[in-house]
Parts: sequence; structure tokens; C-alpha cells
Amino acid sequence: MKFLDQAKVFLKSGDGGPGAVSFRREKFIEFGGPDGGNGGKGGDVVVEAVQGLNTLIDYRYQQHFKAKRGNHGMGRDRNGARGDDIVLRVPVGTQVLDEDQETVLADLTEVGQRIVLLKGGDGGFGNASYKTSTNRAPRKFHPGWPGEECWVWLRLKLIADAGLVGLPNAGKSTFLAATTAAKPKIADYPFTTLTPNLGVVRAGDDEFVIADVPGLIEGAHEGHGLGDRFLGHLERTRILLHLIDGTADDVAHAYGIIRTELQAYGGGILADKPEIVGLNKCDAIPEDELAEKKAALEDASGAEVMVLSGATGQGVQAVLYRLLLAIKEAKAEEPDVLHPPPTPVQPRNWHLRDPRSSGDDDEWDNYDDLDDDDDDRED
Ligand SMILES: Nc1nc2c(ncn2[C@@H]2O[C@H](COP(=O)(O)OP(=O)(O)OP(=O)(O)O)[C@@H](O)[C@H]2O)c(=O)[nH]1
Ligand SMILES: [Mg+2]
Repeated sequence: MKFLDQAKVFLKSGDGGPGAVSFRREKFIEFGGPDGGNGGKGGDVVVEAVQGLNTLIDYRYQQHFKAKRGNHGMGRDRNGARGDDIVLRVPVGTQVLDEDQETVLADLTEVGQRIVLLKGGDGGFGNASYKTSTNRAPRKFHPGWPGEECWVWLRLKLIADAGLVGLPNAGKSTFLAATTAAKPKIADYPFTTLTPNLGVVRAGDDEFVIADVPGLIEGAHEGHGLGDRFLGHLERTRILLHLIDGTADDVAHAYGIIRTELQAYGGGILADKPEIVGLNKCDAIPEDELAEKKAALEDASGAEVMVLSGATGQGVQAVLYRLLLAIKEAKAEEPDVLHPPPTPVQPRNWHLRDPRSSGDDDEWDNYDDLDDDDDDRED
């Protein structure tokens, strides 16, 4: 399946149905009175996080989503039926952003979470609702309130506990394949991975999710290589596993390139995350060189460096254990910030106004099709 992590869509909730103008007319019943029912409410626009989706690809093909309008009211005090809602089914981790691409309107982080983005317009009153002591036969009705419409962005930020970062060919996908049931493409050329992969690590009773994203190169934040857009998928992780290809000549330089890109991503979102530094492909490095490279990397990172080989499995268990501990610790400390949106979720402040109205309530008198008093049969 193709991967798509953002899409722009147009949403419109249903208009409310108009109220009816009707009078009860039956043999032997004089002055039956008004019995026009109310219009039905328009359908809502709802977004729902569902299991089994991990891309927004469906939204490339359909971009307009409109809920149904409410039915009109009818005689004999029958109200119109409610318009059907429209439900956008999205993967877990999807955020809904305003057209400005900054304001987060909704953040769907759990399966089954449903959010009403746009409410359908209310139905209008039928003439039965306008009956008063002085006007027993009103012909007044309300045409119903319009729905709302807007363009929004859907943006997927995959939810994983740990994220793999590194230069192309560092062995990220190999690590994911060795530790989870995921089957990412692995090859001896840069940019083998073009879209993120997720895998679940099972360790006894515990499990956690690792995300493998395309490799970064120098200047990725300026669009070099595949750019740094995929780093968005690491925003919600608890910890990064930074893999460095041990067969490279200058491992400290390799480390520095990635750190610069994490910094450039901004806001400290990735640069401030806990990081485990892994000197990878240790099976392919002579002993003395290994010690030298490990020391150089420790100097550059100021942290303990773990030596491993995704290909042979050497050191992998120790890395997983460290990841698990850190994830558990982070979750115990801040259970709620598992999926913090980059900007606070803001309820949308709709300025609901009927385009047919000047804002003055008496305006609805325009919809009287006759002068009320003309028809006052009660007198
Ligand atoms: N000797 C050795 N080779 C490895 C190891 N891990 C990965 N490789 C090889 O390194 C090459 C790149 O591995 P990938 O896992 O595709 O690297 P990647 O970091 O996912 O690369 P991109 O997807 O391009 O960013 C492949 O030819 C792997 O077989 C390792 O631990 N030891
Ligand atoms: Mg890869």
C-alpha cells in the first residue's frame, strides 16, 4: 500500500431542513390550527480513529466530504428526519489541522476515538411553533440553519515508543527486522527505506513499538535527500535509538550530522528526547578499530555507546532492554504526554451565521409568506 501522511480535505456538515407550513383540515373540525412540523437537523462531520489503517492514502482519492441535509418538516406535526452524518475513518495518530497547517483542531490517539468536527445545522421551526394567543394561524416558518464548511489538513504522526534514526545504510531496517516481525526492505544502497515502518517488540509480558524512518543526510532539513518530513513520525516516541554504521571511517562525524538535523527539526522536540547511541555492524569491524571507534563516539556524544550488530544479533538484547526500561520509566513519569501535539489542541471557534440573515432575529419575518394577520381565522 502506498503511504501518505498528509492530505487536505474539504468538509461540510448538513444544512438543517426547513420547517413546514400546514394546517389541519378535516371534515367536522373547524379551525384545525397550524400543524407544520420542524425540519430535521443536518448531519455532522465526524472523524474516527480506526484500527488497521496506517496511511491517509484514501484521502488522496476523495477530498470532499459532505454530510446529508436534514429533511423538511411535514404536516400533521411530523418533524423531518435527521440528515446522515459523514464519518472520516483515519489511522490512529492522525491530527486534524486548520487550513493554516498550525492550529491542531483534533488529535486522535486511540482506536475508537470520535470527534465531531462540524455540527450539522439545526432544522427550522414549522408553523405550528409560531402559534401564539394572538396569532392562531401563522404562516411563518424557519428555513433551517445552514451547515458549516471548511478545508482542513489531516496529518498522520505515527505512534511508536522508540524511533530509529541514522544515516542511510546505518542498518535501521535490519535492526527492525531482527527485533520485530516487520519485514522492511533492506539493501546495500542509501534510501532503501522510503516510508516509515513500524514493528512491535515483544519482551516477556512487555511490548513496545519501534518506528524505522528513512535515513537522514546532511541538510535534510533543507530538503536534501528525502528531507526531514518523516521525522514527524518520531515526535511521539519516548526515546530514540541512534544507529551509526561502524564500518564508516569517521563515526563521530556521522553522529554529528544526525544530531544537527535533529536540532534543526526545531522546538527541541527531537533533540531533547533521550537517546541511545548504538555503534552498529560490529561484526564487520576488527577488534582494535572497534575500541577506537567506540571511544571516538563516546567523546562526540558524551554518553555511553552500545556496541551491536543487527545482522548477527550481537548486543541487540542489551539495547532492547535499555529501550524497554527507558520507555517504562518515561511512561511512569508522564503517562499523559505519550502523544503531545506540537501545538495545543484548540476547539474551533466557529462564527456561525446564516448567510441569509443580517444577524437580526426579526429577519426571519421575511420568510412569512403572508401577513400573519390576514389569515387569522380564529377571529
Ligand atoms: N555486516 C553488517 N551489515 C549490516 C548490519 N546491519 C545492516 N547491514 C547491511 O547494511 C546495509 C543497509 O542496511 P539497512 O538496514 O537497509 O539500512 P538502513 O539504515 O535501513 O538504510 P536506509 O533505509 O537506506 O536509511 C544492508 O546491506 C545490510 O545488510 C550489521 O549489523 N552488520
Ligand atoms: Mg531502511
